[in-house]
Amino acid sequence: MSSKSKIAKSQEKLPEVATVEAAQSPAVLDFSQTDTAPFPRLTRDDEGALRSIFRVLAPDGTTIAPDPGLENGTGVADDDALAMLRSMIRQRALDERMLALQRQGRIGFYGAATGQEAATIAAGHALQLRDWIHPALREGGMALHRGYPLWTYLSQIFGNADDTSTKGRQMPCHYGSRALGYVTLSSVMATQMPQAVGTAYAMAMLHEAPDRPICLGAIGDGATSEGDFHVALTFAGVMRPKGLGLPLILYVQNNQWAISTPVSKQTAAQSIAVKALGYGIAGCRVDGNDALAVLRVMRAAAERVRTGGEPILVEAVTYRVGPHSTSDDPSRYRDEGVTKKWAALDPIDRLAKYLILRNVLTPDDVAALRAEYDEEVRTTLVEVEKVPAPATATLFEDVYAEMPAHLARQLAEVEAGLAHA
Ligand SMILES: Cc1ncc(C[n+]2csc(CCOP(=O)(O)OP(=O)(O)O)c2C)c(N)n1
Ligand SMILES: [Mg+2]
Repeated sequence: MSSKSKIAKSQEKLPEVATVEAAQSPAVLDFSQTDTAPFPRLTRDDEGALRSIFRVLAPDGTTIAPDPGLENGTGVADDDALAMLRSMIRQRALDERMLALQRQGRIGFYGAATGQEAATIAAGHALQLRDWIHPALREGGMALHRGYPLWTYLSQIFGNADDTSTKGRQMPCHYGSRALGYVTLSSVMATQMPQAVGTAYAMAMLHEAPDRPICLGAIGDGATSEGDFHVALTFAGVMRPKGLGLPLILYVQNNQWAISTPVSKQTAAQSIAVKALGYGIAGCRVDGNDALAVLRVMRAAAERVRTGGEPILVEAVTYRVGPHSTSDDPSRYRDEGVTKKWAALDPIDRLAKYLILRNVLTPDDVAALRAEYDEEVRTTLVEVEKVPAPATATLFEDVYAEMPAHLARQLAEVEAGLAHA
């Protein structure tokens, strides 16, 4: 089978999401359901539906199986595709600049989403602004796409006085915005998953189906080995406020590495999506380098959980083409020949080629967009770098409504020390 027809075959599967019936205890009492085979029938080979990958675009930007019943044959309007491409190019420009900045010693840390821009932006694009996001390290582009100002984004990285997200108390990439429903992450992996379940529960209690705000909890492949992932999936399945499923999408960016640990060491399952079966929720798998496919899957998932269906575990298969963070050198532990192959599946190129084929953009337009965002990042950066550090007093604020005497004393000591420094 040619690789193209293999892709076309996998296209048939989604955005239908595979589900299983929840285990019912009466089945144990019902002897008509007795299975006399000595081994369970659900074997690895039964997981096909959750091993296949939904795709819309081939790497050359052509549509794999155009559907005349769908807008543009892809189910995605040009305006949506263009809005995603813009944000993806902007994110790439920003990530490249931040990596260079860290190498120059001007910032302490940065986790880029290079090669994962489709998985990040298209998933965010499928949501409404009233929906909540509990991100992991590489979802900052979702916040920007929702309108988080570049100024604030950069200020958070510098931890300066304009870092309204975290007042300089957090590592870079820990953005947050109450107005945008983007919750500051904890560096401790996977903690955001049970929190996302809680947020979805709150939305289900406060709002009525079929029009509930939903919650997306994002996580990396490595973090799926944390206990909190299991806790979240268990609660995602069993909590049924008002008799309905939680308005929750658990979103795994499987970029195949957790620093130096490959995904093959995180699980022996055939996919991460297949784990949904064990928790009685829905699951599906999508090509994370195909923005149109991610958007289609996430829109279908969002619609389903918004209206009361069971939560969905979505696995976006992608690749971390760069280092884990600025403190990492991947050539020491992996074959960078494989990385080159993934770089050839670049999500920005794929979407740009699609829009060029549709005559929405010319190659010159794409180059102009790259230049435009590069310039935006550079000029904003020059100004943000001039913003001073947060006031010393902010170190002592936001825990007590009124500062206790011992903290007031410590603040005075620090300020006196700084005055003499
Ligand atoms: C509980 C915990 N253990 C270890 C770490 C250190 N750590 C930070 S990121 C990371 C790997 C994350 O990999 P993955 O979940 O695949 O996300 P990715 O970085 O690939 O996006 C590790 C081990 C941590 N932050 N928290
Ligand atoms: Mg990973």
